Amino acid sequence: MSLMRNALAAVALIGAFAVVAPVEAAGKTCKLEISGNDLMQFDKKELKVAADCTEVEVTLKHSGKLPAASMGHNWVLSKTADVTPLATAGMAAELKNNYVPAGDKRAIAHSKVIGGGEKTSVKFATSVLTKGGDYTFFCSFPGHFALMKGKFSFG
Ligand code: CU1
Repeated sequence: MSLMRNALAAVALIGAFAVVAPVEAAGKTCKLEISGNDLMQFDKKELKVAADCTEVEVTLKHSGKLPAASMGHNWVLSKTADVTPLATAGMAAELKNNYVPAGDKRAIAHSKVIGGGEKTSVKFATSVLTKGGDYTFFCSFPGHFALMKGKFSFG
């Protein structure tokens, strides 16, 4: 009987570890919100992520009325030095690819392109970022990045 009890205790112990471990590994998800409008503007010029965030979830809202084909917006994160070449390459990638070249490593994270009244979000791990690095977020819809961009800081 006591063997049985020990075995049950061991199972309970393993079960407890199984529950605890993923919680610690999940870390801290930090949520950010930004919106774009029909005047080709984001409502924020800067987004900050604290050093203890292990994951970032950015929610993008389109507060306008125009469709994605004419005034679509997305949220793309890259190193500041990569913004112009990535946005230029993005123009050729077309709407179906959210104006981001498939597999382009310069895009650290990106959302899909949305139209007026829509909402989307993108999640990524901060392990891909360097604390204090020079990052910029922007919209890669053709012609938008000149106006629709801002500073992204981590740490
Ligand atoms: Cu845009």
